[in-house]
Amino acid sequence: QVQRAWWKEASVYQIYPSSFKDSNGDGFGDLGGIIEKLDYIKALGVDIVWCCPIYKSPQVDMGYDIADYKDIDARYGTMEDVDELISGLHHRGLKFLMDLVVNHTSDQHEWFQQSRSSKDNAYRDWYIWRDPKYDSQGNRQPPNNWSSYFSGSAWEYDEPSGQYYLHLFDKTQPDLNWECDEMRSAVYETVRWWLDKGVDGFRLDVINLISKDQSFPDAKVTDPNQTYHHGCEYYANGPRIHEYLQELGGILDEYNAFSVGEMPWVSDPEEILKCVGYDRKELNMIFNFDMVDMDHGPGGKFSPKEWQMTDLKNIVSKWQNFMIGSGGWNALYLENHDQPRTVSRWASDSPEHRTLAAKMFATFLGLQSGTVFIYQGQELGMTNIPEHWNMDEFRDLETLNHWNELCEIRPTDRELQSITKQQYHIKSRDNARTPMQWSADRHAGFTTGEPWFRVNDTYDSCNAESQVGVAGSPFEYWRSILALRKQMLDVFVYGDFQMVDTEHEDVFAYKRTFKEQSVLVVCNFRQHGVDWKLPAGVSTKTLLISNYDGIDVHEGVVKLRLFEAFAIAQGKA
Ligand code: TEU
Repeated sequence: QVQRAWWKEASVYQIYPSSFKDSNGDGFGDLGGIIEKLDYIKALGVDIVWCCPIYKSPQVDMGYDIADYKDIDARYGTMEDVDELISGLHHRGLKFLMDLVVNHTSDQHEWFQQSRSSKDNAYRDWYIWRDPKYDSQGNRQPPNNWSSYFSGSAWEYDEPSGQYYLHLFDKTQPDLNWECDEMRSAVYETVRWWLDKGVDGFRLDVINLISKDQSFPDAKVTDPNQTYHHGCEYYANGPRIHEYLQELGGILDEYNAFSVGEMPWVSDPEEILKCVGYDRKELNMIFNFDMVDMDHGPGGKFSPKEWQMTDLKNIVSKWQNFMIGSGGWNALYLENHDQPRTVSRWASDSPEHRTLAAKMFATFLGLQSGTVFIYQGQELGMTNIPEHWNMDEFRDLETLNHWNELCEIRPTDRELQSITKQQYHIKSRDNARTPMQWSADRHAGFTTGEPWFRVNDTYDSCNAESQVGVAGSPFEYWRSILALRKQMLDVFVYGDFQMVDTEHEDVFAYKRTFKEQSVLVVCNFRQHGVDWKLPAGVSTKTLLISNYDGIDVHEGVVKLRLFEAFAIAQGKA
């Protein structure tokens, strides 16, 4: 029994506002810039636009540190610009998602300013305050050993009140206390306020981290060389998570709003089904991290790890099949503002391969079951920042905090430093944050001023102007993929998923089936040719899409060219 829904059939375009388009020459992208480019977004064929945070913020973490939920950061424009953006989108039949960050606020938020002002302030309980612990020598210690995701302890000592506050991210991002009823009411009131204003839904930042084990136990010590440890088992999908998500979900449901929750460190499908199950009224879908964490080594994100094709196949099968079989739903993504560029990370970004690889990944992702998310620049095959850029070009606090900590703890370990730098070039969030490449003009047409972040050297050959309307470009290929999804909704959105050739080390192939219709999708992930035996009974007559001209097939064997990808219809499709 197929449960149809508009949000299952939709595709989403994600905007990183600082790097999208500058309209006033100050070097930062802004709302005016987004408004200028609405026709570009519409042309791609998406249905929804998600914009990363534009609220008032000191921008320590690029807006994921909100100082006022009901005000717009001057960097981006005004509330009037937001109204204009929403009406421009609605006018084109597009919906608008805000990015809602309610696990934490900025330390500049009025709520936190009040909270930290004294122990008996009415807002004290809106954040998570705990007394220090003392070691055997009587030295003051944080309440537990949890690490922050942006390096160091997850607790910051506040001298005047003699207590620590919790911050899972930067010390300027104190965690809100969801146990506090007044705080939750204030969040819900904010959600309604934006929905009443006309936004169509939310991407909910680290929403699975909002409920913490109230005894705040120490995390398991996995690496004895580290002082602080990953405590996620005590707060990722914590004790009251479903109660909170149902309160939120109830409001979203009233407005028929769209919701996608970001959920790191949980990859148990049974648990996820509780968050997105059709009858649960929590969220529509979530981002899981299985695929994008595949190449994170034992020492965390910036330690190297080779991934195997079987890892990828297992992950994709797990989510495709579990979700389809159980009434849950997938958010499909390869890139976002926290992830590097796929072509550089998992294929090749050399000028002769970049386009082929970008189109191969579009085929791989875009024909699976789920709601497709495309991150700005992905539709152009944008690449990571070049190898020769030095550390002083990086801007992201996760990368910089990590680097500073490494230089402090291992000041003379040149080898580790050099391996880590290489890893930044592969996985740093900055790889996705360089300005959007609009044209081959100065600063890639992104700004008439000085860009806040250096433009990637590739802009003269990789840019929107040279791709829109140009056959064979990644942009046009993505447009075709999204159009194909719409033409064959039943198969691509609601159809079954079956992995084909589960053992193959180079080729990722799958079959989508709905009643008598089916489509075979084949992707060569390698930078070399591969002979691949077609499954018995497959016909190559009806080619739906390919990143090469035609298929080279003889006696049931396809000579796949490097990074070749195609989809062929079977049966009555
Ligand atoms: O990200 C949270 C998250 O789990 C990670 O992706 C994290 O940012 C990091 O990359 C781990 O290595 C969300 C936002 O997407 C991110 O931009 C924010 O910095 C973070 O929350 C804090 O709000």
